Amino acid sequence: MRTPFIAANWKMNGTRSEVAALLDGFKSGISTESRQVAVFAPFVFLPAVQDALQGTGIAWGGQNAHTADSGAYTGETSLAMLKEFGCQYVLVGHSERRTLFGETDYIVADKVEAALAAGVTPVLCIGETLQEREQGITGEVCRRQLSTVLDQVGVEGFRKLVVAYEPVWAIGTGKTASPEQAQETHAELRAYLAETDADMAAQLQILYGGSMKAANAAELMAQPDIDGGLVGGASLKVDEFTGICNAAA
Ligand code: G2H
Repeated sequence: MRTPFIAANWKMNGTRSEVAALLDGFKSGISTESRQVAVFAPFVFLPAVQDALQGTGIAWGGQNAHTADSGAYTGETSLAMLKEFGCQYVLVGHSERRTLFGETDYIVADKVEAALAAGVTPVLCIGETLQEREQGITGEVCRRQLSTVLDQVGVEGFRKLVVAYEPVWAIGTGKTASPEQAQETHAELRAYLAETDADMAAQLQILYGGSMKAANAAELMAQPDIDGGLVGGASLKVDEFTGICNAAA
């Protein structure tokens, strides 16, 4: 009952020509008939992404946004600007934003709220570090990251967003969580949210992120609580990303 959702997170990668080649490859190689697909591109490439993907069924979004509509925020990009370039989605709280740019759970919650208010679907990223996993506090950390947002936007807000569980130790490291490890956390988080609202939890798309590739995607997405993937490195290769998308059913 939950549609699979595969998202490319290009992070700060790509040149004009590389982006054009990726978009060409995605357009010809990905079917969106039974799945949702989105591309999270660096801001400067959003016009090119819009031109290429308009009308294809593949959506796109920004990797971050500011909460204000406009103003003296040098270097920032507003949700209104993203909307002007056709973005349906925005990534919020990716672990790189949290660890490298100081985004706290509260900043993340503000951004989710602002995105919902702007009509842009937030993809809320959560996940534990290696140290936290080794301390046995994976569930606690992820529940805290979720509950800060839930407290702010409520069940109705949660009905309109997507969650991406990305164990930080699996991001860009080549170490993928095993399907069983990922499923265990996804199921635990869904059960946690069900304590607040069972229907919201049952319909929430929870994506897995962290070194997903064509070779492991089918097995990960076959798990009952894994509804797709947020894909970094492998989304920079046409064959890899199309392989992941086409493995989602
Ligand atoms: C996690 C993921 C994409 P990668 O950051 O969000 O990246 O697939 O390279 O681990």
